[in-house]
Amino acid sequence: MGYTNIAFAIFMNTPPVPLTRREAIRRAALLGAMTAFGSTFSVARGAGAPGAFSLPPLGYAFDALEPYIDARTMEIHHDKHHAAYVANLNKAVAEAPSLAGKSVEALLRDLDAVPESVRNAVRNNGGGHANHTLFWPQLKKNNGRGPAGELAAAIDRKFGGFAQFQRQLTDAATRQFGSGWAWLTLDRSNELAVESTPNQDTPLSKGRAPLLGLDVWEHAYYLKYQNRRPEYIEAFHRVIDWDVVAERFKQAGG
Ligand code: MN3
Repeated sequence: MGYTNIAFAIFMNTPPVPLTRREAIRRAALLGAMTAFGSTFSVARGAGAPGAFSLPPLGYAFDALEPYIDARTMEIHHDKHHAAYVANLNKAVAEAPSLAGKSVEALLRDLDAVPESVRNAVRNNGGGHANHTLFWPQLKKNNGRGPAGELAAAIDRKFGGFAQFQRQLTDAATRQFGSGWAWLTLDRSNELAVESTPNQDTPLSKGRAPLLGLDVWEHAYYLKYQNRRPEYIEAFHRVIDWDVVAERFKQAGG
């Protein structure tokens, strides 16, 4: 048996990565984000140079959300778009020594404190980094399962039911003109809200905690859905990991 055949045999005899391991990887990635998000919603810094931000791992396979979100879209969205936000944020921060050591949330919460020469770059690319760092771990095929426990009760109280909440999020995402996000947020008095932001603006800049973010930039859906944003939004509801959203709700004090 030649080397190639041995390698092939080994490959064939290697069972697929068990779900538990994949789940463990996903949970680890999630936990990293969660721990960092904690009470201050901080996005973890990378292990690179001091002051440098880095791209967090996706935490699951590109095709994990098929057929709702296609693998190619996930790959480009994570590896290219999110990576570009990180690279451009690092460039901007490097040009403003006063920003060294600050978390991306600290930057976004107080954009007035960011030197004007890099403020727009930090707003757009820092927002892009923070928003996408929230986006990846909250996605998992949910088979129609919605929230449970305290979050479910809070959604019922605020919106009059889960279906009503879904409708509001869909409306906010559909009506957002051009690029932007729709959100479920929690404010400082523990009030839930559905809102939207243009571009990569984040509710953090308005003092609110983002619990769930729906990316409606065309790069999030165009390959599969082209101009059919409503179909993508419909599909998005099928890939919300409500356990993650509930954990954020708890961490935010809800
Ligand atoms: Mn995006």
